[in-house]
Amino acid sequence: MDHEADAYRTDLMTITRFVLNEQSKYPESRGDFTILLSNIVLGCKFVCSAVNKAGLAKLIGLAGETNIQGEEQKKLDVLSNDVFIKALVSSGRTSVLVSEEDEEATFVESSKRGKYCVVFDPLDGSSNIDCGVSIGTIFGIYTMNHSDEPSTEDVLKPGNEMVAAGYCMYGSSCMLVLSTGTGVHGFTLDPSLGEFILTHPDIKIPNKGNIYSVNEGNAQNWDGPTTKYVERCKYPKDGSPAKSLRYVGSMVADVHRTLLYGGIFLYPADKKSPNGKLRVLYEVFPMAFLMEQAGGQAFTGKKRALDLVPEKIHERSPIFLGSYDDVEEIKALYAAEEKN
Ligand code: FDP
Repeated sequence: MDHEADAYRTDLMTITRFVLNEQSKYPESRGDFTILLSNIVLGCKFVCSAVNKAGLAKLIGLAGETNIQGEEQKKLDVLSNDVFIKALVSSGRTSVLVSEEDEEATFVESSKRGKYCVVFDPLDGSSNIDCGVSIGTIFGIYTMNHSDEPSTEDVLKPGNEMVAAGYCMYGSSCMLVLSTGTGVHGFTLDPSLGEFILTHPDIKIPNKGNIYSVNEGNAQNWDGPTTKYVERCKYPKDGSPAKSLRYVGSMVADVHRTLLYGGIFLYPADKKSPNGKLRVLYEVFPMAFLMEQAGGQAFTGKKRALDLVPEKIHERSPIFLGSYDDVEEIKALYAAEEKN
């Protein structure tokens, strides 16, 4: 990219313009998706600003704590959830919302309903909030294919039925990465304009990478294929160099790096958590959708991640995602184990 020329670019592809362009390819489209997305974008901008001000505004703290004015302080994840729920409901384009923060799904009142269902984690990587490390919002979008009363069945569908997915990373810059099923595109927030500008068009993950990303502290509880795979990353037998280990502990940051640099991100099952840790609807599916759209793969240890059919809204699944060839390797190890 020519950074000098970039600094003087006047024809800016904002995320709204990008989605409107995409939408114009479908004459039957009525702009509902663009409206929904601009409300998601609004939520991301709000959370980005809150994350940046967190220290200053004393937003960090226990939910329910009161500040010196006697006002109740909200923890960032609680605040982010409120913001997204309100933005999504007020879009008038949603019927069912599932948030990591809420035990039950939210059903939008009939006068404000629309054809989309959104599953999201408003602030993922919460253990990193208080130390200023990158965190993010993850979302996936389904369409309702009926006009009856909405129910959780409208979101308990395989990930391959999602119509769009994305994440926003609140890091050294604020980046929104989106796929509507036609590739993966990255937009960076220009704080002076308050707009997300297309900076990473058509992201493709390298076929193979030299980074693996996993919480190795859980190694004593891993199953055979995961143990073997990580051993191979460190002591390759084919003469290739050992992979580097990078683990932020924020899924958005770890997946974002994997998408751009290649390699593999693993959150496997272990003896203590036989279903892994990450949530199917708003962590595994959106990231698997993006990986596949970028040319990579996402695997659960048993099958293609997007083919899972969740039975509960907060269900968990093991996940291995990243570069095509790297995921192929772990798939082979699981296949070999199954044969034995
Ligand atoms: P966190 O617990 O900090 O909210 O599912 C949430 C998540 O973070 C992911 O963002 C992250 O990839 C993972 O959990 C980290 O889990 P470990 O601390 O067990 O490694």
